[in-house]
Amino acid sequence: MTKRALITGITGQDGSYLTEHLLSLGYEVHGLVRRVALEDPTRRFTRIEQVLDRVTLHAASLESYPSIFHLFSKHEYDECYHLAAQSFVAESFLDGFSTMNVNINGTHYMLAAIRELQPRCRFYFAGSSEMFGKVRDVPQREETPFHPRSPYGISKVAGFELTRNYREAYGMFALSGLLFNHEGPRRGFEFVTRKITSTVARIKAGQADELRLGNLEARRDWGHAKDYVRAMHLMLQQDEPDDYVVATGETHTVREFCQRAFAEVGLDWQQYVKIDEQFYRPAEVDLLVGDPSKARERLGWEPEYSFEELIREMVREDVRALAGATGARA
Ligand code: NDP
Ligand code: GDR
Repeated sequence: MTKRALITGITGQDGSYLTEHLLSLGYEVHGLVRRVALEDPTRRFTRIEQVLDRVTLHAASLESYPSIFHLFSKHEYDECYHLAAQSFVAESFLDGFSTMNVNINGTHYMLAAIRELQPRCRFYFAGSSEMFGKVRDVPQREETPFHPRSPYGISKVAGFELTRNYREAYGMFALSGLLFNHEGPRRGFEFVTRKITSTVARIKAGQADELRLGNLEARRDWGHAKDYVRAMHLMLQQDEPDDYVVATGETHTVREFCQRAFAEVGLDWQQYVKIDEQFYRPAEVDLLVGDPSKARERLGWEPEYSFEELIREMVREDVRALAGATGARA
């Protein structure tokens, strides 16, 4: 029988890749979107325009329990992937209140509505390596204690705990993926990887002459979003609900990402990168590197992209997009 999935955050990076993955597996895919997005499809649906005729979108607000309740009273879902969030860590320092509201209450509304109306619907919560923050173990594993360093990280710890509590208190199939940074050509321009690759493309095309960044020493475990959405789906196919770290097990500095991205187009990063203190964070997460052994052993999950392949694809796609936009030959 065809399975029906609901994705919140379907217009985001992960939502778009997950939609394609579930469609390829024969799922019927529904998405929660903001009403403003439905009213402005050309700008808001760029990541899902290729699948718009194969998905069903519902306008709802993560800030309103009645609207979430209404959503779950219209259709029965086998699986729900709750990806919607204010996901930019730097923004969470500027407006911690909105971040908390959407990320914590939004998650609670989802869980409460599912419990009330569809307790058999399997629920995925988008947890984050930012929950480990000031890390207590290297590498970080499912048992590593949390020490978040931003309102965003705190909101994800709260979402994780809510999800665990609904599982333990009400027997729901509710779990969290503890996903480390994952990127790709659909990444938002404000995140450091896409900021770097898009600016590299503009510099190469003569449209920019510098790249202003903050902390180059931060280390991240960067994978490809296409690989990570496969893990989300696998988690919901297990016999028992459980939480999983999803990571590559490798860590690299922002500096190294820069160096490789510039090298892809034959440029020396040191001639273009300028340090700008406005991009430093009030509290930084210095080192993230995950141990994905549990996901590997129990889910049979393996990433297909290497760090080098990720950067190559992102730079290539940004160079190509710019060439298309300016009418130049690729
Ligand atoms: P994006 O920022 O690309 O997408 C976020 C999505 O959430 C968008 O669809 C956005 O909709 C939606 N959204 C934001 N605020 C609201 C709101 N108030 N109401 C309804 N929808 C809202 O994030 P990613 O795809 O990268 O990440 C997906 C999830 O995974 C997020 O929860 C993120 O925190 C988490 N995560 C991401 C990691 C990563 O490295 N990418 C790692 C670990 C966790 P709109 O298009 O309308 O703005
Ligand atoms: P992160 O991603 O905070 O890890 O959260 P981001 O790409 O924003 O930052 C990574 C690291 O780069 C440093 N940095 C800069 N970051 C940005 N954005 N802009 C800059 O100019 C810059 N210069 C240096 C940052 O200080 C940081 O150390 C992402 C999001 O997708 C979250 O939603 C997700 O939960 C985590 O990854 C895992």
